[in-house]
Amino acid sequence: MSARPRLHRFVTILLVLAGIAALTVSTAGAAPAGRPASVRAAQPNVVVIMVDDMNVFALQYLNNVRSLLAEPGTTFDNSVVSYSLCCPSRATFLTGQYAHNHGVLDNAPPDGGYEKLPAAETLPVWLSRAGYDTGHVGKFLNRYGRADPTEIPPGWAEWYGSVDPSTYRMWGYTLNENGVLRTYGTPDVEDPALYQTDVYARKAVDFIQRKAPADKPFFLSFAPLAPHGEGGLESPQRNPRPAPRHLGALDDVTLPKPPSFDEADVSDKPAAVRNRPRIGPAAEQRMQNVTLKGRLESLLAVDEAVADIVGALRESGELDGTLIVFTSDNGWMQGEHRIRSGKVVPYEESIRVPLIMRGPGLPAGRHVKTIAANIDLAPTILDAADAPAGVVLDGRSLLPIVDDTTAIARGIVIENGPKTNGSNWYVGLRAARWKYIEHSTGELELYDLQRDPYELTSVHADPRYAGTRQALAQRLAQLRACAGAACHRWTPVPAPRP
Ligand SMILES: [Ca+2]
Ligand SMILES: [Ca+2]
Repeated sequence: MSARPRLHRFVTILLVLAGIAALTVSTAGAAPAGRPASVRAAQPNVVVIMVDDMNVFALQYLNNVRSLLAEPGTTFDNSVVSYSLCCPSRATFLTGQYAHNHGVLDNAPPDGGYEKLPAAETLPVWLSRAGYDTGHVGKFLNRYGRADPTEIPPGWAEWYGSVDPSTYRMWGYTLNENGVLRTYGTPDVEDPALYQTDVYARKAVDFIQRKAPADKPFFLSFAPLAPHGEGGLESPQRNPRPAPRHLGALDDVTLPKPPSFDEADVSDKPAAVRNRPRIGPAAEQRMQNVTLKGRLESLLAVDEAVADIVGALRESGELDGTLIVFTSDNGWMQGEHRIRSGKVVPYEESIRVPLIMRGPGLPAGRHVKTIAANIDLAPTILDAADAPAGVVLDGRSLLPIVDDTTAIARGIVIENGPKTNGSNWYVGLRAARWKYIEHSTGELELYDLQRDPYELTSVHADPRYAGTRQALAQRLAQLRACAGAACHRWTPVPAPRP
């Protein structure tokens, strides 16, 4: 336990005592019901904005996220997700656990999907117990609503969950609105008034405006589909489709080409990469004009939603007392190592996500170098809310590390299995300098990210790195099934021989 929460609790106790004293001396009926405003400020509201499939590259196009969240808040420059796929990552957000502990190991059965989430003990339940009002708008775990579209998962006092598979449409999506199904438009009519992100933003603003006057703090989960691709579109100009007002707004954007783009020599990589064809001009044009521009232009509505949410908090007097978290459930590949799209690979563009927090205890303009991971989201929020978890958490609160200017050594488990359907999977580690991956095929990858940040040359077979590789294999053996505090163990790994 760090000094921060203890001090926080001590101050809270003092404020509670002061509040009791004030209530005792006041005349009957003069004091409002519930906690005094001074006490309430100690337990912040929490707003989590989780976009879908946004990589770090896209952050530069979101001006409001940068000016309203990053500049007045803290950016975690080395933020990763342990399992870079929607459903396992969102289950990790809700539990503070690695996928190997919460058990949601895929988007669909038999290894994953909404049905696999142990929903009775999750973040909204814990925050409700701690006195929070809760609400969710948008995408939840994959397959939500397929079995019972009117089901409301535990812990959510207000629920606007998108019902699968309509979740993956910018128009024609169905929300379960507190038990009542409502469909917004039809998939092929691009009604500007019913664009998914905008409708979700209006619901978020309405939630904030209604909850702000109450004495309870609130927890709002805001989860738009953007910039995830839409399903069922026939030769679209953009996929996903942006809001009509943003179509063409980023028409000048060109596909970024880091040194790893369309990697020429893949002899160091596993067969799954070696067998990929080079990216030709036709594929490159499609990647740029349909996917990249669709993704970035769709994010402009998210950026406006962020301004709306921050504006609603400011106007209701809640902004300084609110922890705002902006992140993505996983990253996105756009041609690196010949991978034209997607995620669920161990490379940086897939596992790294934006992570920005603004609110009490988060310094303005700060950049944190220590690795942060999605297992840390729930522990951080619970720390800020001074609320206990109902399960053993694998992550740790990020609040105590925001003051550190140098990185703290730790290793995050990177996993995507095991799979019962026979498909390949991997488990590995991401540490500050190293990435070490063991594939189910027996293939290995080891990157020295200090010398090779674009992961161009796996050094798993380089004799100079034999000691490094051996140490990482040993750490992985210790951590691959870890739970709780055992996941925090880390000792430095020897550098390569010169
Ligand atoms: Ca995703
Ligand atoms: Ca290479």
